[in-house]
Order: sequence, then structure tokens, then C-alpha cells
Amino acid sequence: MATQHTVYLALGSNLGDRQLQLRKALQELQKVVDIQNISSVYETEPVGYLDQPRFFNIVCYGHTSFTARELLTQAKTIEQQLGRQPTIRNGPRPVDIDILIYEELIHVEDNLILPHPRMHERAFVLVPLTEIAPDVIDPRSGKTARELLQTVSVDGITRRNVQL
Ligand code: PH2
Ligand code: MG
Ligand code: MG
Repeated sequence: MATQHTVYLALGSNLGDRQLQLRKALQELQKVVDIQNISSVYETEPVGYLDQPRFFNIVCYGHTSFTARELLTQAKTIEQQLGRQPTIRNGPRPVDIDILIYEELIHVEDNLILPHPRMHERAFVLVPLTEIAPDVIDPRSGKTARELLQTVSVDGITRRNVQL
């Protein structure tokens, strides 16, 4: 078996049937990542660009034989399959799939920065991440998800009883 890499992914949806989009995205992701755990669904106020619908956000983690770059390509393909169109930065989308952490990799390239450059300041990532992996370490800061969560406001984040 090829070497397995541990990866943490964040998914968000705020266009169309958010539950269905996340479910379909997970189904597709399962083909490239052996998903071990998925957080609850959180309904979250938009961050960055405010004039758009609320998101459903989740985090999952698993193991993959793909490199980070290959996984990014797969994630983009799934986003497009689910109807994502190019739009304004931080704007609305049927589904967004971001790689948060890939092993202990620290990597900086135009379109692939690991760990995710804004994960440490985003409650919509840190709340679900802490739910499933409170002790995971952000390789950049050396802090755990739980520690990072203590540094942000969790206003506008609501756990929803939504089955995926
Ligand atoms: N994603 C963004 C920008 N803003 N806000 C929320 N609540 N959830 C997101 O997933 C999100 C966002 C860029 O990817
Ligand atoms: Mg994103
Ligand atoms: Mg993205």
C-alpha cells in the first residue's frame, strides 16, 4: 500500500441545498481520502465578504496516498463538478474544499499554502476542527486547535442538527 498521509480538510457551502452539496462533496472526497471522522454541521455567518447567505461549515480528517498538490487538484475538480463558478474572492459558492493541514508540511506557493493561511483566525474552521481533533497541532504556530480556538470569537457559529 502506498504511504498514507494524514490530512485535515474544511468544507463550506452557502449556495443551493447546503446539506446536499456537503454530502455530495464528502462522497466524492471519500474516493481520494479515507475519511476517519467528520464534524457536526455548523451554520456560520459569512466572514470576509458579508453580503451573502450563511454557510454550512464542516471539517473532516482522513488518510490519503495523494500528495498535497494532487489532493488540491482533486478538491478543485469536485468543487467544479458541484457547480462552482469563478466569482469574487470570499464570495458565495455551492462548495469550497480547503486543505487545512497536510502532515506537518509547511509549504508556500501561490495557490497552495499549508497550513491554510487563515485557519488560525477563522472560528468557522476552528470550532469544527476542535470538535474532532482538539489536540491536532497547527505546524505553523505550534499551537493545538483548542488553543487557537481560545484566541477567536465564536459569535455567529451555531451547531445544527443536520445529518450528512
Ligand atoms: N469561506 C470563505 C470566506 N468566508 N465565511 C464562512 N462563514 N464560512 C466559510 O466557509 C467562508 C467564509 C472563503 O473560502
Ligand atoms: Mg475557503
Ligand atoms: Mg478554497
